[in-house]
Amino acid sequence: MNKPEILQLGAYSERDEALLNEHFVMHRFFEVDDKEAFLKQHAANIKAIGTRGDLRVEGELIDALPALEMIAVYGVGYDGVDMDRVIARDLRMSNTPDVLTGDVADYAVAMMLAQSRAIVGASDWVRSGNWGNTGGYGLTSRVHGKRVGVLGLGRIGFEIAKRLAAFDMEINYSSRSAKPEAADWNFIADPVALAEASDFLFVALAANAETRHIVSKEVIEAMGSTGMIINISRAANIDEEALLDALESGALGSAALDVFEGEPVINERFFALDNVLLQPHQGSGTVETREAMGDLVRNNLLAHFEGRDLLTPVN
Ligand code: 8YV
Repeated sequence: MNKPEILQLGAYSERDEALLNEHFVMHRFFEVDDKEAFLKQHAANIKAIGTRGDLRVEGELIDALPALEMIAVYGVGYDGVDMDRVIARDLRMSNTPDVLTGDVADYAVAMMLAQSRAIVGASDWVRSGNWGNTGGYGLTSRVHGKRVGVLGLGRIGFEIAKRLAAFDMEINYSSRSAKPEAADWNFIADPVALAEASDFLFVALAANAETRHIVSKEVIEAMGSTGMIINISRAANIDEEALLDALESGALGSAALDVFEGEPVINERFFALDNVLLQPHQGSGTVETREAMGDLVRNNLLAHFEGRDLLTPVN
């Protein structure tokens, strides 16, 4: 039987691509120069799209694939997919929840610690010989015992809060409603009030029309000149221009960011700032997690084409 033909929108690991190629014809669309000519030749045979959480799947592309049955997302966030078209075409869709939760939560806490204690700058200080030539690096800022706000207490937000409780921090959170499993923590519905009650604000929300720029100029300024914003969700959850303005003026003390508007090409204003930790969307980027994500993409596609229930369906 012919292998199902899949439109691959971004690179996966060598391991995952080798395993996918055993079962499917993987068309590496992101490497195609003349996409219109490619679609004219192959669109009629494309049964599924393989994408990533950080990529967009526009309605126009979905409409250009008359035989499309399914979209498999390598990632938990599927905000880049035109869900109106998915629903209109009655497409099946899968993502990769749970397997990445712990690593993303670890990374969020690591980013807070790295920025607060200047881990990167201090390492560069030693590596450059300055420690021997000039002396100590200088004092940084304490983390344990301070106040934290978690904006979005979903799977990742909850794991972040659990980790921070071990740092004897006061845990505040905002979510659609108070969560019984978070009874020991303080529910503060309003994002501005949450920021006013926090020294560190973790943005852990799914990105959608409701959460776009929820971290507004007002929220950013409520963090103040000693506050830190950590974002491991999506750039769209923060008003990035207001964030840059506040970081440049000192209205916000610092930030630790794993996601950016336009990534991987980001606003060059960030490069001039010494009060922001810049990371390349690496939250889920461990060998173990990425293999588990790749297995879910492959096994969801196999389930679909073998007529079985999807392992991790979105719809
Ligand atoms: C990316 C993510 O998908 O899980 C998500 O939604 O944003 C990330 O895990 C991953 O970095 C692959 O690009």
